[in-house]
Amino acid sequence: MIITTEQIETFNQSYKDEHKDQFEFVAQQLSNKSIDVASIIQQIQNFQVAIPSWALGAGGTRFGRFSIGGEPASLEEKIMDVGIIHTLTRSAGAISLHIPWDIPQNPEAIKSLAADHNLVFDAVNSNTFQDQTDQEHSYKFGSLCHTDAAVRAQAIQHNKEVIDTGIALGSKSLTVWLADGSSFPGQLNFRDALTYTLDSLKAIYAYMPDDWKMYIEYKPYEPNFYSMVIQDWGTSHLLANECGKNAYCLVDLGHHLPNTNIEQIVATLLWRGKLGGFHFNDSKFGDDDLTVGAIKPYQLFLIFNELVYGLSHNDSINPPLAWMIDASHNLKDPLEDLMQSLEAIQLAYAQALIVNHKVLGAARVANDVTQAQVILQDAYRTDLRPLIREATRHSGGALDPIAFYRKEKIRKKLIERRGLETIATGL
Ligand code: PSV
Ligand code: MN
Repeated sequence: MIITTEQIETFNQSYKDEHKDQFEFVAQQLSNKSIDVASIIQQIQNFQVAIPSWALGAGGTRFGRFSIGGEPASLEEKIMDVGIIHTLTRSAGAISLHIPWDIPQNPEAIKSLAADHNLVFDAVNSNTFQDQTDQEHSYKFGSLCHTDAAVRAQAIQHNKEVIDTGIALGSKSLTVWLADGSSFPGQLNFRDALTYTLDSLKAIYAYMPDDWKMYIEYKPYEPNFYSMVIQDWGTSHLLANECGKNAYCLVDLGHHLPNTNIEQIVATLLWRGKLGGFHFNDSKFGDDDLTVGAIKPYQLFLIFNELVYGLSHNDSINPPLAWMIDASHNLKDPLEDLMQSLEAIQLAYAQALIVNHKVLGAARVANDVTQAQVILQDAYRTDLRPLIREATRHSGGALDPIAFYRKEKIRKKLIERRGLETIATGL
């Protein structure tokens, strides 16, 4: 599906005057505070978030799945869908593949298709949490942590093949998420499980090219309910440290127990130079995978506040991060949902960029707690949506991507092309 520059320009015309008024108002507010508006717009334009191939169809829950129609049935169609999002928002210039769901038959052709949509390949993801029909050993009782060396060897080999696929596509990183753990006390020897996991990760790490990074996710529970081998950031950090300098922790926002102070984890990992990347989503209770910013937008802002501070700190040793949305959809059109998520991420980032860290630092030194809160909340409560729109417009995107998507009836067109029954592979 081709969306032309002219179509976007025509669409933007109808919003032009309203946008101009709103943008000038906020630009003036920021200028009055000596904030460099142009620089913030540029930073927003540069900020690109990867879309995972598994977020483009209806996700469902374990109780049911409600098809949305027109779901991408092949890797080519998934790339096309991310292309639509990127064309409209100009902020999703990468796709993250999951193997074996997305094995490309012809990597060169897939690479050039992605390039046609101005997309690059972000981290490749391995999958040892499900059994595939052709595999010899089952992961029912774990993969990299398994008591049987043959199962561990199979899981290690799978990760190596994922790296090979990534190399063929120009990807530079591997994300490992393990469902490994136990659901009953006594089931697992914690110490052995961690030892096996570390040894397996080291074998995978050793296979990676020198310019690759390994991202290690953690999760406190689900699908195992008594213990997860990599349950928290501390365990992930320990494993990453043991593996080597190119191994990092990956923070998935949904992988924390309720009320965990995620921004503090971010600050700590940045301080040690071990924060590799993010999986954005939102949640009320568990790994709900809801739209970013739908439930706790203030927390998202506080996380970005630490990111901006930590990454720009003059002692920062942390490399640039990998940003990805890891959400799942059972109710909304996934493309609309992803565009909402992108806007929430851009907004939290922009809000964090306008925090004056000099003034905040002075308030902290003076132990002026009230003032510290005022500074943060003042940034959070400034409506920067017109700034995001201006950044999107500058990059050639639509002033209101979802309104464009609806006006052009893109889901209807996708259904006409692909039918109502297609099912996207993924979670
Ligand atoms: C599972 O919770 C998960 O969110 C992991 O974090 C992976 O990134 C993703 O699903 C797909 O494997
Ligand atoms: Mn994740």
